[in-house]
Amino acid sequence: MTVIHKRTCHICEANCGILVEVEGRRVLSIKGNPDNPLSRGYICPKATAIADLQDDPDRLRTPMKRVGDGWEEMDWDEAYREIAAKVAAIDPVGTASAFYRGNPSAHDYALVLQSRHLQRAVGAKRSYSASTLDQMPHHYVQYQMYGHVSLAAVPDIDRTQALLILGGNPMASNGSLWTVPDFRGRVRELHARGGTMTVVDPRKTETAKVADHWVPIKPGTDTALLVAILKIVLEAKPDLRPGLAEVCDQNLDAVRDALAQFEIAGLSAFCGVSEDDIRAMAAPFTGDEPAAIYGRMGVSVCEFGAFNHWIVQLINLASGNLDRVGGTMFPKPLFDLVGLNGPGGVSTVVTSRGTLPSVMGETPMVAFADEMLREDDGRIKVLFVQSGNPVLSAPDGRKTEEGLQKLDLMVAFDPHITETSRHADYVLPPCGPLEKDHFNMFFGPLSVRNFGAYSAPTLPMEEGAKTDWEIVSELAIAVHAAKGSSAPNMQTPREQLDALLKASPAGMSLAEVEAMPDGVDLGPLEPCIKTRVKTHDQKIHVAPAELLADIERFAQTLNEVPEDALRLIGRRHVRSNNSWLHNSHRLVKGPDRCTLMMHPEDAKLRGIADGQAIAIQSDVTVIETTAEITDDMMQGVVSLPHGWGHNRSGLSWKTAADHAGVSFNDLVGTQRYDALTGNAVLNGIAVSVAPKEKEVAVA
Ligand SMILES: Nc1nc2c(c(=O)[nH]1)N[C@H]1C(S)=C(S)[C@@H](COP(=O)(O)OP(=O)(O)OC[C@H]3O[C@@H](n4cnc5c(=O)[nH]c(N)nc54)[C@H](O)[C@@H]3O)O[C@H]1N2
Ligand SMILES: Nc1nc2c(c(=O)[nH]1)N[C@H]1C(S)=C(S)[C@@H](COP(=O)(O)OP(=O)(O)OC[C@H]3O[C@@H](n4cnc5c(=O)[nH]c(N)nc54)[C@H](O)[C@@H]3O)O[C@H]1N2
Ligand code: SF4
Ligand SMILES: [Mo]
Repeated sequence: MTVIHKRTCHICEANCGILVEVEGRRVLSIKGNPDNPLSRGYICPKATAIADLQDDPDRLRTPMKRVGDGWEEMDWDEAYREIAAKVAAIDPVGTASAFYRGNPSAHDYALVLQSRHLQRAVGAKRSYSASTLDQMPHHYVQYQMYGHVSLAAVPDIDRTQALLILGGNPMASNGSLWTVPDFRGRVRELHARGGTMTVVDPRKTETAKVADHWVPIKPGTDTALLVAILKIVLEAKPDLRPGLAEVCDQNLDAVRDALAQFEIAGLSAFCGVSEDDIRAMAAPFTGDEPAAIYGRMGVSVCEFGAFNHWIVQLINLASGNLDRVGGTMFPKPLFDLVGLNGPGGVSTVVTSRGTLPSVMGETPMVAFADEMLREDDGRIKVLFVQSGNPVLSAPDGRKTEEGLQKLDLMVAFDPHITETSRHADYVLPPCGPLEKDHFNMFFGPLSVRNFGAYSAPTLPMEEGAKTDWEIVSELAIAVHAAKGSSAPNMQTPREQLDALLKASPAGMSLAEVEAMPDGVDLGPLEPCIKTRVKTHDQKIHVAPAELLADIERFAQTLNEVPEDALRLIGRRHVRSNNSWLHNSHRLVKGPDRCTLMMHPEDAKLRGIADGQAIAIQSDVTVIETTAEITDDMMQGVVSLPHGWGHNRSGLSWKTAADHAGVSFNDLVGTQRYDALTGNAVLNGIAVSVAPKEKEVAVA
C-alpha cells in the first residue's frame, strides 16, 4: 500500500513542504506540497534526493571506531562507554574540550535542544560553528540594534515594489537568513505588479539573470556602494518617518555626520559602480513606494561584514521601509525563538591568536586550527564535530586537518566518513533523514510569512538506528556516569517543543500543530517593531558605538591600494548543498561543476582556453581544476564553488569521491576576518591563475 506523508524538506533554509510517497520503506516519489502556504508547491531538485540520502548504500549504519588505519564497527553502548571513559580521563573538567556544530545542526530542532546536555556533561567551554563562516555579522548587528541576535528584519518580497539584493543568489541558494521558498515565483509576482529587482554581484548569477538590472561590483568594495546609497537616502529623507522615530533611540544625525567625510564620487570610484548606477539603485529608497534592500554571503562573509549589514539596516530604516508592509519586517512565528530565548551577547575570547571577538559565546572558526595546533595548555584536546565538515568548509582545510590529527580524542556525529570525520576516533551515525521528525525552529523567525510546521517521522526507525538527539543525549548520560556526576532530568525534544510552542504568543500545543501537516499559517508579516524590539530601553539603537567607530576603519581602506590580483569568489549551485550532497548520483551527474569561471579577457591574457586545465595559486597553496570561460564573470574576478575536494583518501561517500573536485578552502588563509565579529573572509581571495604546467614525461 502506498502512503503519502507530508513533511518539511530539511536540506536548506527554504523549508519547502514536500509530499513523500512511500510503500513500506521504499520512497516512490517526492513532490512539492501545493497546500503548504509558505512554499506553495515549490521544490528544488534537492528534495527528490532526500530519497538518496535515506537509501544511501554508503551511509554508516553503526558506530565506527578507528583501529590503526581502518575502522571497526561497534555497538552503541560500547561506543558510549569507551568515549565517555576517554573524555573523563583526558579532560575531566572540560577546559580542553570543544564542539564544532555544522550547518545541518540548525535544521534539526531536536538536536539543537539536546546537544547542550552533552556539552554540559563534557563541560566543554569552547564552541565553534559554521555561524562564524556564514552569518555572525547578522547576529551581531541584530543584537546591537534590535537587542536580540535572532531578531531579523525580513524583506517582504510578496508586497515590495523594489528589491535590491547584494551578494545573495537566492535562485541557487533558495534564500538565506530569509526563508523564501519559490523565490522565482515570487519574483514573477513582483514583476507582474510592476515592481523591480536589482542584483549587485561580481557574477551575473542565476538571480541577476531574472532581475531587471545586474550591477557588477569588485569583491569586497560593497561598503562604499552601501555608504553612497545611505548618503543619498539621508539627503532625500533627513528625518525618520513618524512611527519609526519614536522607536529609535536617536535620529540619524550621528551617522550623517560621520559619513560627511565621504563624497559620492570617491565612493563610486572605489567600488567601480558609476554614480548614475548608484543613484538609480538609491532611487526607490528616496521615493514613497515600498522597497527593501537585502545583503547576504557576498557582503557578510568579508572584512566589513557587520558594518555592511548595519548600513543595510540603516538604508531600510532611513528610507522608512523598516517595519513597513513591502519593506522589511520582523516575523512573529508560531514558535517565538526571540521571545523565549535569551538575547545572546557580544564579547571577546582569548586565543593563541590574541583576543578575538566572540558573538553568542563562540570562538571564531579562523582560530579553530590554531587552537588545535597550539603547544601550550590552551590546546584543544577533545573535539566533538556535530554535523559539520570543517575540512572543506573552513579556511585552510589542510591546516585544519593537521589540527584534527593532533587531537587526543575526536568524536564525529555524521552519516559518513568525510574529509573531516576520517580524522575521528569515533564516528556516530544518525538514522536516515526520513526517520526523523522536523520543526522549523530557526527558520520561522526568518520566513516571509508568520509560519510554523511540524512533521512527524515519515518512516519507522530502522533496527539499531538512532536519531542525532538520541545519540547526543545517551552519550551525555554515559559521560556523566564516567565522571561520577549526576545527569540532569532530560525532557524529550517533543516535550520541550510542546512547552515552547505553548509559551509562544500563538500558544498552540504540539498536538494541535501536528494535526496541521501543511503547516500553521499565521498570515503575512506585519509591522510589529514596538512589541518586538528587545533592547533594554526598547528602542532601536541606531548608531551603536562599535559600528559607528568602524566608519574610520572603512575610511582607511579607501586610501589603500589593493594588491593587483584576480579576486576569487564562491558559487552555489541548485543541485548541491555545501559539501554533503555529492553522494547522490542524480545531483552530481552531468558536466563537472567544480570549474573556475573566468571572463574571456582574463583568460586571453593568460593564454587559457575554455576547458583547459589550470592552476589557481593563493598565498596558502595551489590547486588545479579546469577553466570555464564566460561573460557572466566580471573582469578581474574568478569563481569556484566551495564544498568540493573529495580527493582525500578513505572517504565513505564513493560517488562524491568519483566527482571529487577541489576544495576552495584549501586556498583560503585563516588570517582575514571581520574585525567586529571574527567571521571568516571567504570571498575576494587574491589569486593568480595560469595554465597547468604540463607534466614532464620521464624518459
Ligand atoms: N569558501 C567558502 N566556504 C564556505 C562557504 C562559502 O560560501 N564559501 N559557506 C559557508 C557556510 S554558509 C556554511 S553554513 C558552512 C557549512 O559548513 P559545515 O556545516 O561544516 O559543512 P557542510 O558541508 O554543511 O557539512 C555538513 C556535514 O554534516 C553531515 N550531515 C548531513 N546531515 C546530517 C544529519 O542529519 N546528522 C548528522 N549528524 N550529520 C549530518 C554531512 O555528512 C556533512 O559531513 O560552509 C561555509 N564555508
Ligand atoms: N543550492 C544550494 N543552496 C544553498 C547552499 C548550497 O550550498 N547550495 N548553502 C546554504 C547555505 S549554508 C547558505 S549560508 C546560503 C547562502 O545563500 P546566498 O548568500 O544566497 O548564496 P551564495 O551563492 O553564497 O551567494 C553569495 C553571492 O555573493 C556574490 N559575491 C561574492 N563576493 C561578493 C562581493 O564582494 N560583493 C557582492 N556584492 N557579491 C559578492 C557571489 O557571486 C554570490 O552570488 O545558501 C544555502 N542554500
Ligand atoms: S529549496 Fe530545495 S533543498 Fe531547499 S527546502 Fe526547498 S526543496 Fe528542500
Ligand atoms: Mo550557511
